[in-house]
Amino acid sequence: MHNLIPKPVLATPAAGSFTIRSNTKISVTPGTDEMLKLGHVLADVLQSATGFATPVAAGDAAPDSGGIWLSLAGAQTLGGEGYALTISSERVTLSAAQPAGIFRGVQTLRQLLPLAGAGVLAAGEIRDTPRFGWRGVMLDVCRHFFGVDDVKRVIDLMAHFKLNVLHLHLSDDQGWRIEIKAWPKLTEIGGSTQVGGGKGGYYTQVDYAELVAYAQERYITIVPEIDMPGHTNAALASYAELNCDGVAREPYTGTEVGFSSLCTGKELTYQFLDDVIGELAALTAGPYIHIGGDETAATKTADFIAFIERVQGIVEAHGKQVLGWEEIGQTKLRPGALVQQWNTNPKLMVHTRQAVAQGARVILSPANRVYLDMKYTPETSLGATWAGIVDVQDAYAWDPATLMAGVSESDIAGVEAPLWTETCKTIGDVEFFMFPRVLGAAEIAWSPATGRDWDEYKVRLGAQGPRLRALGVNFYRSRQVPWA
Ligand code: TNX
Repeated sequence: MHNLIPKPVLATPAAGSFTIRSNTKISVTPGTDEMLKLGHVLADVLQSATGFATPVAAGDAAPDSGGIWLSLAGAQTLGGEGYALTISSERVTLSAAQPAGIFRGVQTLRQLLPLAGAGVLAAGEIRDTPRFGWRGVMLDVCRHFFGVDDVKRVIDLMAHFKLNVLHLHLSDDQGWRIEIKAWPKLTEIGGSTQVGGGKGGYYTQVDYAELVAYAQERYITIVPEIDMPGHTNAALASYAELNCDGVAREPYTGTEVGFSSLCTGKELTYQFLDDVIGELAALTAGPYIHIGGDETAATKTADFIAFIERVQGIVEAHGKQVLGWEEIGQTKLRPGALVQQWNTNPKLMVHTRQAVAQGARVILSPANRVYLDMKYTPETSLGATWAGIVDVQDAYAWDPATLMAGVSESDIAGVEAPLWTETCKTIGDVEFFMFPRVLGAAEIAWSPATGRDWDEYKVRLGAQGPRLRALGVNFYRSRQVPWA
């Protein structure tokens, strides 16, 4: 129990152990399709650890002999994602108030099971609830495109560490990655390239719906981002009429930022966004649409403010809430809007404070801590350095509540680790940038602040090495970590 990541709120070992055997059964309460499905998720975990196929059935107690019970009964204080796990020599009981809590608890069981050999679970009790409701990863699929299978791989690996939001950065200067039926050239032209001039790619709406469903089965919400008014060269290359001068831009395959802008004074821009946001909202299971808003050097401030205020209304008209990079804090925010902090220059952090002063909550993505595209050391072959060098300790040894003066625990919705992909080309690169730093972000977002300590964490992280290897993850073997 002492090697779990994220660290549970309370873990109390006891004497004895429970062994998964060929006759072990799983029962679920209530016997709904969703709970039966969760029973099978656990059965798959047990099968890969032990080889035994464990049957799953509805039942209102632990099965008589050698039983595991997944239950939604009597755990009302555990919130939307919390769970309680009791392991004794006779039975294993995993209870939660909601199915998502059962799923999170199953991930704990996955880490408690030895990697190979007998399925022995040490006895004890865990009671666990997340500190923050938003525990995210962002993947930039614009600078380099990543197909459906790559994104599923990211979702699978996120689920192991109780991460629950995948933010997909779907449009930027170098690529437009989501099919919009009313504007087909966005993907025909805007989706046809990427950084360095490769062939790019895009998700059809069918592909995207498949990703949303795949994530939902793992209790992960996909948050789509259409970046605007800057970072829009791919759209401006696709449709001449979106440009103020009516001239289509050339497709862009470089890595500069801040040169493009939608034409904020043109009515067509808002018809375009109404179509795009409407189609995207229909594909989106969660409440949020991310409207970007970062690095708008090519848009006048007054135009930016009027634009963002108007676009918020479009998002609301399609039944969704707005999320944007911290720059949107300088506009009048609608109730319920979220801002995503990323700058670490104190002078630039003013927009986040402006947002908080309006009652908005914040997702923390401090670039010098959780930007997954930063180099680990100066020698790391891929990656950027503009926000600093971010080794595993830098990514872990910080706390949300003390990051920014004027932004306290209750202002914070959670933590998100963005992976920008200017230098990241393959799923192997994605894994290398994410792992192991993303485990630190997962723990910061889930586990209580008290008791979090790098020297203790690095040992638990080292113990995850064999698990990451077994999953085939291409992770960075940081010398800061005593890898097992
Ligand atoms: C800044 S952070 C950006 C991205 C780049 C990233 C590279 C933010 C909101 N915008 O456009 O990809 O730096 O690290």
